[in-house]
Amino acid sequence: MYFIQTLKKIFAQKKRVIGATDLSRALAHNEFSFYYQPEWDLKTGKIKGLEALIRWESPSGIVPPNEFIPVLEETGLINSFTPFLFNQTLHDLHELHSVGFSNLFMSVNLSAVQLQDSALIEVIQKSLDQYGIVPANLECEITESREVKKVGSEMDTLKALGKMGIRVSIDDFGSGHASFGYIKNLDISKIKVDIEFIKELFEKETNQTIMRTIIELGHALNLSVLAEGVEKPEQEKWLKDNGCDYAQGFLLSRPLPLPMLISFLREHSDRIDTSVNA
Ligand code: G
Ligand code: MN
Repeated sequence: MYFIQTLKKIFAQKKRVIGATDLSRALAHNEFSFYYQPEWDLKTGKIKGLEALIRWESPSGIVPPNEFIPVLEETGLINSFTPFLFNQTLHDLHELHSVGFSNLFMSVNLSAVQLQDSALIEVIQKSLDQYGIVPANLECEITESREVKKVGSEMDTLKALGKMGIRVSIDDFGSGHASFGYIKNLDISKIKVDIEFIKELFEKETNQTIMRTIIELGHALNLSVLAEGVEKPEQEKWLKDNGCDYAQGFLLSRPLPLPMLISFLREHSDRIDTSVNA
């Protein structure tokens, strides 16, 4: 009995080993797909855009991005993944625009490693042109999982994105490396505050103090502030009352595959700006 329990424990703890072969196959066989989660304006309640979240349905089950993105990076396969990422998400944005949701923007997640790719700007431009998307409808979220190097190609790429008119935001703000360096030197437009502060907003008063301070900091620097992981109406109300600009989370919607997202948006058409350039 004890033996079986030990075995079960070992299997539960066994870390999946993902190799280059699995990931090449995944890319070739379309095992990656995107789910889209709406971001809304807290003042008006209107949906402004979508964050693209990658999902890998491997033959042995769903693998979370924090397990396979580092492997894509280590194996260099990330340089094939990035064109796929922009091609698919901007294709889907074009689809959304063409079914009538013409003011929505798309936000994609990029790591510091992806910023090192000298072909990145060209890759993005190609997909923008292919699907007729204006740069203002694209946002790139830079994750804080490791610090963006203050000099060199990563910083240059971020500057080039800004010059093209693509918005850059900082993802999971407050959870990782301090990003004041690039907030100061770059044209960042939005801070996406890490889910941890919102999750226990009312349980820990320090989270409210931190949240208020981030909102103030963001506004003082001319940045907008988005709260991630909003699940409850009380959280939404607090954030709105305290001047937070945008929200994202299960309260409005979970990340959805494109066809479900389109149905969702149709059902919530009163929450979408249909005026030109809204
Ligand atoms: O790191 P990043 O913020 O890009 O990742 C977003 C992740 O947070 C996704 O995996 C998404 O499914 C998850 N998420 C989005 N909204 C919520 C929420 O309201 N609650 C929780 N617990 N997770 C969320
Ligand atoms: Mn993100």
